[in-house]
Amino acid sequence: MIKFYQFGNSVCCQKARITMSEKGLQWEPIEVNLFRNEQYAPDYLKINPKGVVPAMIHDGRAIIESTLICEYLDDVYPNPLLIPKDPYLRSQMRLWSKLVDEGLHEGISEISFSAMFRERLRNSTPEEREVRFRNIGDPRRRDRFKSTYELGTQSPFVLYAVANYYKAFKAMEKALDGHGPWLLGDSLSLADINMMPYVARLHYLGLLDVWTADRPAVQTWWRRTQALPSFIAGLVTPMKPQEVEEMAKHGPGIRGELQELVAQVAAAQAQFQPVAA
Ligand SMILES: N[C@@H](CCC(=O)N[C@@H](CS)C(=O)NCC(=O)O)C(=O)O
Repeated sequence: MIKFYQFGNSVCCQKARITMSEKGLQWEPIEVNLFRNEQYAPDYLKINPKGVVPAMIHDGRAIIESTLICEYLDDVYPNPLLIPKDPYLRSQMRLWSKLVDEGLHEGISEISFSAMFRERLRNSTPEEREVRFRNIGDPRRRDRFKSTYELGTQSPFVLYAVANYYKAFKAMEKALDGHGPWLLGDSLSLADINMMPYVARLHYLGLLDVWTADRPAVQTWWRRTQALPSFIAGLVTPMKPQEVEEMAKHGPGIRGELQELVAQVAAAQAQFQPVAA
C-alpha cells in the first residue's frame, strides 16, 4: 500500500495524485497541514527533510520530490506507460518536467501567494509570521517569500513568474499546434501531467486567459485535460469547496497587475535581439 503525504490544494501533490489515478492505484492519504507548520514536525522531516509535501512511502521506503515520485510510480506500475520508451521522446518529456521544476513551480507559488496567502499571513500575529519566515531553511526561498509578502505583485519574483508562464505557454502552443492531442503527440505522458496542476491553478484563480486568450491549441489541450477521469479524481474531487471559493474570490484582485506584467514581458520578448560576440 502507498502512503501519500499531502496537503489538499498543493500543486505538486495534485501531480502525483493524477499519476496514481491514471494507473488505477489505491493510496492512503495522510494530511500534512501546511498552515499549521506540520511540514516541520520532526517525524515528518524524517520522511521529507526538505519540509515540503508531497512524500510517499512505498515498500517501507520514502520517496520525495513530485517529479521523482511520478517517475518512480511509472517504473513500478508501468500500466499505462507515462514515460515514453523512445529516448528522444523521453528527453522531451523531461524538458517539460524541467520547465515545471525550474520555473513554474516557483512561479505558481508567487502568484498564489500574492493573490491569496499574503492576505492570510497579514492576518496572522507578528510572532506567527516570524516563525513562518524562520522555518524556511533555504535563504533564497526565504527572501522570495518575504519579498512577495512585502511587495505583492510588485515583487521581482512575480515578474519572473509571469515570464516563466509566458515562456511555458508559448512552448505549449508550439508543441500542440498542428500536433497533439497531447504534448508529446498521440499518448498522454508525464509531460502533460506535470503541466496540469500549474494550468489548473491559474484557471481556478480566474487568471488563465491572461496568458492563453490567444493560444487556441493550449485552450483545446486544457478542455481535453478537464475531461480526463484521472484529472478529475486526482485534482478536482479532492479540492474542498472553500478552497475553490478562496481561489475564485482572490485571483481577480491581481488580474489587472498581471495583465500589465504579461504585456511588459511580451513587449520585451518582441524586442529581444541576442547579440553574438
Ligand atoms: N520540488 C518539490 C516542491 C515541493 C513544494 O514546494 N511543496 C509545497 C506545496 S506545493 C510545500 O510543501 N510548501 C510548504 C512550505 O513552503 O512550507 C516537489 O515537486 O515535490
